[in-house]
Amino acid sequence: MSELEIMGVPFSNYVRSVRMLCEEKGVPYKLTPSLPQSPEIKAVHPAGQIPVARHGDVNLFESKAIATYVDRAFPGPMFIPKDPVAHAQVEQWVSYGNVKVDRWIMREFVVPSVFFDKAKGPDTAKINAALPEIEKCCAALDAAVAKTGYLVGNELTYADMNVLPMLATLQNFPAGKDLVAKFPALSAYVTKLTERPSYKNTAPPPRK
Ligand SMILES: N[C@@H](CCC(=O)N[C@@H](CS)C(=O)NCC(=O)O)C(=O)O
Repeated sequence: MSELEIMGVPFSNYVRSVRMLCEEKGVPYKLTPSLPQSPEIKAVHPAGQIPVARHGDVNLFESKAIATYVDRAFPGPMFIPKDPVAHAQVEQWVSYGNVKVDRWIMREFVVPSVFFDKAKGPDTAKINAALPEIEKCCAALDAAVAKTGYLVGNELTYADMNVLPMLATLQNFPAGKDLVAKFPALSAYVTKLTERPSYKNTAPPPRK
């Protein structure tokens, strides 16, 4: 069978989540640093978003779908458990991560803080309005990881890999760092998981 190809730029949180899964499972893959909306991405994802994956005749878009394929199609430890309750809980936290955490941390806070019209400056009203919503996300995640240090059960799952890049990115901003620091279990969780080789080996190159 041909090599797995993950397509997408390495600073995307979702590209990193899928790459972390490959690293944790020991699945070899090639990263092709394609930009969102590029022709090769649009050829697979109808909305032009990254990541997409190619493996032989299999073309996939949406990070969770790619993660499910990688978890099931390749040997190695499973990070989306087979047990029905644990499986549903992974789905639950991935869904919450994608609908709430990604929205408030990445779309409403990080992206407008980094990408803005230089003449106008960042939209501080929008960025500040995201902070109370991010705090709600942090509170929910803090309560979930308080007992075992993981979102589901007492082992790492894809639910953790899905949110970790977003939480770690949030901490690169002073207001985000202060927010996470209010939640001891969440702070310890981010510190512990960012020490894993899967996180370190998928670090994007420094921006020029
Ligand atoms: N639900 C999608 C979200 C993917 C997504 O938002 N990707 C971002 C980069 S992290 C992207 O491609 N943004 C550019 C765009 O939407 O045009 C997934 O899980 O794969």
